[in-house]
Amino acid sequence: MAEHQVFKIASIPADGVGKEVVAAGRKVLDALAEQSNGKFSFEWTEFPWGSEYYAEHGVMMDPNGLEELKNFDAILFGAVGWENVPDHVSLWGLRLNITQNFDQWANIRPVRFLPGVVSPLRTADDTELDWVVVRENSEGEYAGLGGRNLSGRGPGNEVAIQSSLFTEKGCERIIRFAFDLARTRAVRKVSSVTKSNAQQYGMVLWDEVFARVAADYPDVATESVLVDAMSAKFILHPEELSVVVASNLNADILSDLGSALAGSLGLAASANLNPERRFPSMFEPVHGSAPDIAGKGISNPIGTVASAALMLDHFGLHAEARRVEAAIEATTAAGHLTRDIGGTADTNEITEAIVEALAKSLTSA
Ligand code: GGG
Repeated sequence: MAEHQVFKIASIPADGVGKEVVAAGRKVLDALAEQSNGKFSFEWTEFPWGSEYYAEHGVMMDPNGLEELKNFDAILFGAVGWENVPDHVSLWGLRLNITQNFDQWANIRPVRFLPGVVSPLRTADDTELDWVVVRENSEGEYAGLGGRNLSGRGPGNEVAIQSSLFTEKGCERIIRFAFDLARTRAVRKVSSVTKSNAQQYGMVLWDEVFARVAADYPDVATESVLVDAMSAKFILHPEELSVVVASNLNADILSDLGSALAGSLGLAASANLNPERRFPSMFEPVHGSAPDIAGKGISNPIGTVASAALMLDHFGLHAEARRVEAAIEATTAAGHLTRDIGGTADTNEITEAIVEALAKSLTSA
């Protein structure tokens, strides 16, 4: 019999709906492990970090937290952001603290259209749509370079500088990642997105690296599109998209647009990868803490469950990842929908429906 694998997972639900959706993701992964016939299981350690932790300790996570996290195979993250902490403090103190220090430089954000979920795009009704946004996750507009000064000159005189950082190495590794990903997909195409007509240094460097790397992948179609034009393309010609690679900020914005077009931000999954595996990778829904619905038990767990499927892929459990995705599809196709996608079901009902669909897929296999 094959050896039993134990995956050590750090769970960080953090703020707002993060708590509910991470609990849902854990439930689905544990159900899958139970059905694995002893092939694998998950060992969970939950960390209390986030804005409540900040209220008590003055920091978003334990100062030794990164050292602790290094001992895990992966991290399942919820969401960050609450009213008691300025957004830039909570984001840099937790999510970006982990992604940047663990060099999770590739953030993949699939845009998937699910059966039974109505898209605001008319073309989604009769066209197969499915693309992936690849977000450069370590530099660009999120390099954290800059500062504020001169407030001593009196009201109205303060200055702030926020610089973007584009390194040739950083551009090349994310662009190669996008091309390698394109080679695994039915449509082999990479769309590179910048605003290099206006951002004439860093983004021109990006464009040049893109052209150079593209020459190594003659079997992959390419295009370079400005971010404003790409926003329009997401809506007008989404059928032309397969892999979309962009800088940190542009990809963050585009992936929100993509998931809204697929029906809801609540559906969108993401993986923050350290492809070299020097550090654990982190899996999280794209959505934030959603204070308006937090604690009501009505948040959509699909973004987190789909992120858990990306985690399974990361562990090499590809068949299991496909089973989770199929269970999500079976759930929405059967009309089990949360409020954000036009239904009335709550978080627990959707989670149970996914677990049930998983069990059914086992008996029908
Ligand atoms: N689960 C994603 C999350 O918590 N996002 C919070 C947020 O504001 N993120 C902005 C960013 O990472 O760019």
